[in-house]
Amino acid sequence: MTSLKLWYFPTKGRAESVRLMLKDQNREWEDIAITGQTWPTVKQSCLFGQLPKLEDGDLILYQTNAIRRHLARKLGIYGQNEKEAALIDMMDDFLVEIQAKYIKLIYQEYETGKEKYLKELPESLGRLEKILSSNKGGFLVGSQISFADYLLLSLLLYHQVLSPSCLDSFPTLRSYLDKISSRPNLKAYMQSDAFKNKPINANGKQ
Ligand code: GTS
Repeated sequence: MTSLKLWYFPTKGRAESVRLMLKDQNREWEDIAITGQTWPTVKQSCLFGQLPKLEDGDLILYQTNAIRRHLARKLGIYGQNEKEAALIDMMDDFLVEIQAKYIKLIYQEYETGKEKYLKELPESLGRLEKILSSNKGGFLVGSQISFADYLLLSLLLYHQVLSPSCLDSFPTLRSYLDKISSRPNLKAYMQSDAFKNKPINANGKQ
């Protein structure tokens, strides 16, 4: 088994869905936290000038979603067949759109756009509620967890901090969150200081 190194900033951010996946799947990795002082030098070595970066033995990967899909293939959490894999990709793309809106809010328009964002949020949450209600397997797709579920988990956790009541009208999402969060490895991780003390975003907004 190769060693995994995940390079990112000392925040949850885009990297947390990767960490949640690795924890839940019992796969060891090393977090390399890049601070403000070292970032200008490290940035020069990064293919696109950004993090996260994954080192998997001699494979160096950038782009969070490429990293997530690579690990999902390795860990066997990319669906049970081609059809499920395609549906997982579709669900994941939707989640990535939600994530992009969230990141834009946090870094570009927190003060001016939060009210509008929270007004529009139930539309996306409603769609997810419907998707989860219609899949009796208990996950986004099929009857086994996939890499997309960890992104959804991270987004639900972030949005609960942004707006603690955001799931009040979505009982299926609420019980999905409770169910995934109570998986033993995830529960232990989420109770750890490493998780609790790590800020969600680099600018302190959440
Ligand atoms: N599409 C890339 C991915 O998904 O990996 C975007 C990566 C990205 O924007 N990284 C930011 C970065 O490296 C950090 S964050 O958006 O994940 O918080 N910023 C530092 C810089 O100098 O650009």
